Amino acid sequence: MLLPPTGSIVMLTGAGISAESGLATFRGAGGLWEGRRAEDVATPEAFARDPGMVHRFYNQRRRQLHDPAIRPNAAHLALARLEADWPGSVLVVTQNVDDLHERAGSRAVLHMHGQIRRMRCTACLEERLWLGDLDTLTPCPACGATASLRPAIVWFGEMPLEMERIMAALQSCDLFVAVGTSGHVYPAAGFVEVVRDVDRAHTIEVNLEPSAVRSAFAECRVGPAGSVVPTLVDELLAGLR
Ligand code: BJW
Repeated sequence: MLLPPTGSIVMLTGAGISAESGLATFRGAGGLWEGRRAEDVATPEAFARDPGMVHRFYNQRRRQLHDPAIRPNAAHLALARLEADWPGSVLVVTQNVDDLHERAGSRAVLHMHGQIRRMRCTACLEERLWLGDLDTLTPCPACGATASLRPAIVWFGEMPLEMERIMAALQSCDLFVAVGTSGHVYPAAGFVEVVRDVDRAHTIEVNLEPSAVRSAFAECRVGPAGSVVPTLVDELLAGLR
């Protein structure tokens, strides 16, 4: 694929990019919410109703990231290689709360749904790295309040992070690629429509199966991210030669 070497690339990633690293996706068989409704876990109301249950859900997922078997896969590594070798700009906008893009070496990463390895105090608004478990008795290290700490992630009904920077990048990009996201959750599912208004921009979806918003993309590459993304990155970099 030929793109001007100064072209701007935005890669939107979802849970599917981390699936081959051993992290469960949200929807579908074996998904994180199987047997539970999203509203019972991933909303501020669920947290207010049963903070212990919500903490246990996220503690288990935070602990999983310490497992040495959970590593960036070929798709994460390919995106880091693209950022290093592409002369123009490459921005990863991820919906994922894991840190696999950073571990792969990507530097320009925006976590629009927050990060599970960070906590926020709802009393003093302190936010910081937090690698251990959280529960309702954990005191805030900054203000000492209890029952005030929560994972620094974005639940349904909350405003996603970095939206200004994301919208600016979408409105000026030459290539938008969505990898491993089902297209069910907004505003991310609507990003392709924003890019469609940019005349020159090309849009590609990479997924095991067409997503809910597949028809908005110019191109769809069906297959596992761990093989499709490295091939796409090879094509982009080959276009420079
Ligand atoms: C592979 C693969 C492999 C598997 N290779 N592919 C009605 C209409 C429109 C919007 C709304 C509405 N009612 C309410 C809303 C808004 C709401 C929303 O979208 N609700 C929908 C359910 C309808 N959105 C919000 O509330 C958001 N905030 C908001 O809108 O604020 C207002 C606003 C206004 C204006 C501008 C901006 C904002 C907040 C959404 C927060 C989402 N939070 C979660 C939880 C985060 C913490 C946590 O991790 O627990 O984020 S929900 C969950 O879904 C998580 C994910 O990031 C997100 C997206 O999921 P994702 O990544 O797509 O995963 P899956 O599992 O769905 O899909 C995986 C895909 O991978 C599948 O397609 C597989 O096929 C594929 N795959 N293996 C390639 N190897």
